[in-house]
Amino acid sequence: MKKWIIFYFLLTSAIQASANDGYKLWLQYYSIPDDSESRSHFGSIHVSGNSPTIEAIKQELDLAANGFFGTQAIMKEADEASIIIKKHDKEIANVISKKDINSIGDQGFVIKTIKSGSQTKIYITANSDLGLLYGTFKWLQYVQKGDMLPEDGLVQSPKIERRILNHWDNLDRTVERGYSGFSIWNWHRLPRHIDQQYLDYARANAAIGINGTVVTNVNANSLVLTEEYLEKVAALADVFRPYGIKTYLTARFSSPIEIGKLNTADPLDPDVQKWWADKAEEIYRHIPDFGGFLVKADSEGQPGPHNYKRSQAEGANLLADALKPHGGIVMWRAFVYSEESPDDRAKQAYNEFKPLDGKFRDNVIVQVKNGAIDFQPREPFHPMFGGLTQTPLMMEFQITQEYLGHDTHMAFLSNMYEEVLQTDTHAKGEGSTVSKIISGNLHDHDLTAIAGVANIGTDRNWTGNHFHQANWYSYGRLAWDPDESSDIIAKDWLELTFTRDETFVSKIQKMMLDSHQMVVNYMTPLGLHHIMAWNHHYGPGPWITDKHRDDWTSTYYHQASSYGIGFDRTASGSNALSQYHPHLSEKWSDKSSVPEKYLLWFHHVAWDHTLSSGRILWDELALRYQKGVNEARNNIETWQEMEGKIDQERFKHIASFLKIQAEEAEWWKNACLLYFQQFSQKPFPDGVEEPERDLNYYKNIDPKFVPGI
Ligand code: BDP
Repeated sequence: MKKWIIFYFLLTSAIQASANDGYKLWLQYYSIPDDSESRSHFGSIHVSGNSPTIEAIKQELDLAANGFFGTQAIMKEADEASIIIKKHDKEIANVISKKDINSIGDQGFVIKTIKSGSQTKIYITANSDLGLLYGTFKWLQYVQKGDMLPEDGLVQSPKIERRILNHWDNLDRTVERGYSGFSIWNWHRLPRHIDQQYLDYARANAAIGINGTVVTNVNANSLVLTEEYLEKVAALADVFRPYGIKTYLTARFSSPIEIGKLNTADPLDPDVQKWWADKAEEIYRHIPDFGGFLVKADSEGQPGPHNYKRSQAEGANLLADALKPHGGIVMWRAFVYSEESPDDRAKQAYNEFKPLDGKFRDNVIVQVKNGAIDFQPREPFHPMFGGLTQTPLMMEFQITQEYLGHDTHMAFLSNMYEEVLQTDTHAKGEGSTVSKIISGNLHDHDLTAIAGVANIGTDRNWTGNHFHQANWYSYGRLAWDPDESSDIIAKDWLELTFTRDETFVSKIQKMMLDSHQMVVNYMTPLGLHHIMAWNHHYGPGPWITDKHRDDWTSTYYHQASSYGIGFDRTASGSNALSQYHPHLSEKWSDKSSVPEKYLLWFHHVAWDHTLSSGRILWDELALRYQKGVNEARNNIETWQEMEGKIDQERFKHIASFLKIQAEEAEWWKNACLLYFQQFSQKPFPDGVEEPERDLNYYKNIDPKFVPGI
């Protein structure tokens, strides 16, 4: 009997030790060696000041001390402490240089180790409490990773002012393009019940420098602007505020009609203008630091200024004027394309916005998706970056994996973000990267912002796939510093989230860094795009054709024929290339000098055209699909070797998702190659596995109730 009891206790404690549902994200604070110097630091901390943000800092230190060493963080007076967390003042000025302090603005921080005699103290200082919070998080991350602070310290500040998450969350708690459960905003219970998850959301975001959230879907519901809902939004904003996170809302353009009982929403109508001005006042009464509006107008059925024959600038300025007295901004989306226009969809936003450059109010920023179509696995950068110079532009990345296999496909998107951010637009000569444009440097804009469409839901681990936490994390890191490198981001994320084990970190880091290209290979290699299944975009659908709009079909984008495949966007085709700087358009107009990763994006290419590998297009395409599949299979093995290095719960969850990914990679390869083979009429080259089923089998796969629509 006794033996059984002992066994039971051993078993349960072993299971507990190995259980980790991933809820803590990159704030695991898992235990670290007790002999580390850090332990003594946690025994003597001085945090100066008194504000909700300072309280948040103290709480975080406690949580960390508890996780690292099972102790509390002990607060001391400044002269006895070995860590001093304090805003810049006369005393700090004695140890931290003016130059450093002046360089960090109101969101940055300085962390320095200062030796005086036998004493060593770490100073975390800033010009604001929020800067102190960011500095504290950074220091805790160093402790968790076991990294030494650089000798000359850390002096950091964000390169982009507003670093925002866009939730495509509906008021009924469904999430458009959401694959990890329902919306975490429980509108029904708000404002009376504040869920712990809201607070943990704020902590996780602040830890990576995210400082804004749009809590509602771009396909907006004007209800959220009613008093009833504003009270709920205000309750969320109260939770986020100490963590430096501003709350924003999506504004439906027709709200004056829907909730204001006006008979028009015409931006030039004085009653409409007054309605928005009053609405802004009401919002600021509830949320004094409200960030502003995000607007999707004249796109995919959303109302907008076009309904009144007004321009995008007239629409945006209407809302900007209403928010201006309160310090709010408008993020006006450039994702505008018409149902009627037969013109290449890739060209439409540029055509619409370029003539309006300079016509927007100074509190408007135009929010542009990274590419001109729609969050494809890979897109060349949107020609609006580089094309508009007088209007501030912000980047919109998609973190949720709408076109990237949804929840079960591991794709580390940091590489994709980095690729776009580091592309040279040549707008002002060599070195005019997208990163410089969105950080305001290239065209001297003060208003700077970046948005990521969130992949967050009610799943216990927030993002469905544990690896997709890394995409939220990397988005935050790149929003803070768009010139960071993905290798470092991946390594940091792994160490904060799982373990410092070197084998694990180096092997899985490599797997992550290769994963985006792997997914591109098995879905849309060589510049193919938008060949996903109809509407839900889950799985392959290169055969999608004859729908009510051409630019929602696959055949429109791949143009496969017996001659070849690809969308001709050169002068002989849609000439979308002319929207890029001549340096690029000339280079990219030529099949032999366009980067091969964009080949079929810009060119219609013969099946037997020879590529840089020496292979003909058909063979190269087929081999890329196969390469993607092979890598997805290898990932299963790599992961198996990691057993025992991390907790069983996450280990198993990931193992099971990797298996699904490999199966679906094969599905993609078989479906696409069999479909395209009808046109190429060529055999599969050596090294490409023959599909076990025929094309009809793949065409008839019809998954039901795919989430996220
Ligand atoms: C597309 C999505 C759609 C979004 C739209 C947008 O399919 O659900 O509403 O983008 O960004 O990617 O507005």
